[in-house]
Amino acid sequence: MFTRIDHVGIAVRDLEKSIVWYQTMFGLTVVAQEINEEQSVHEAMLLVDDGPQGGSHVQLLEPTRQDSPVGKYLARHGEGMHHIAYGVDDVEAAIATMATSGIRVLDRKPRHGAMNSRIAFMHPKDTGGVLTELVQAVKH
Ligand code: MC0
Repeated sequence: MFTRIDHVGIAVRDLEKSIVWYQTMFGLTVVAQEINEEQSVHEAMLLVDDGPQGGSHVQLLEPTRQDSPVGKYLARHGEGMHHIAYGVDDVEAAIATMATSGIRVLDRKPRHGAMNSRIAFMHPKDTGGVLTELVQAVKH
C-alpha cells in the first residue's frame, strides 16, 4: 500500500532560520512553502530525491498557534521529528484499510496537505508512538 516515504515532518521554532540551515548544511532545495490554516502551520518542503513514484522531502513545520499540534509538540519536546508521511496511490482506500485494522484514523475524509496533496493522520498511540500520515500526492 505504501509507495515511498513522502516526507519526514520536523517541528521548528523559526522556519526561515531552519530553511537556511538545511540549505547550507545539507544542500536541500525548497520546492514549496505555504501557510496551512487548517493545520496551523507555516511549512516548507525541501526535496531530497525525486523518484518514479514521486519525491521524498523534509518538511519543516513552524506553528502559527501555540495551542496547535505542532505548537504543543514544541512546548513538550522542543524541536525535532514530528511525524512520518507515507505515499499512497489512493488515500481513501488507505484510510479504509487502516481503519479496518483498528487504527484510529484522525481524518476520515482527506484534508489538504503540502503541494496540493490529500492527507490523513493516524493516532500515534496506535502506530507505535510515531505520528503517521498518509499522503496522496499530485501526480507529475
Ligand atoms: C502528540 N503525541 C505525539 C505527537 N503529538 N506522539 C508522537 N508524535 C507526535 N507528533 C502524543 C503526546 O505525547 C501525548 O502522549 C498524546 O499524543 C496526546 O497528545 P496531546 O499533545 O495532548 O494532544 P492531543 O491529544 O490534543 O492531540 C494529539 C494528536 C494531534 C496526535 C491527536 O496532534 C493531531 O491531531 N495531529 C495530527 C495533525 C497534525 O499533527 N498537524 C500538524 C502537521 P502522552 O503519552 O503524553 O499522553 S500538518 C502537516 O504536516 C501537513 C501540512 C502536511 O503534511 O502536508
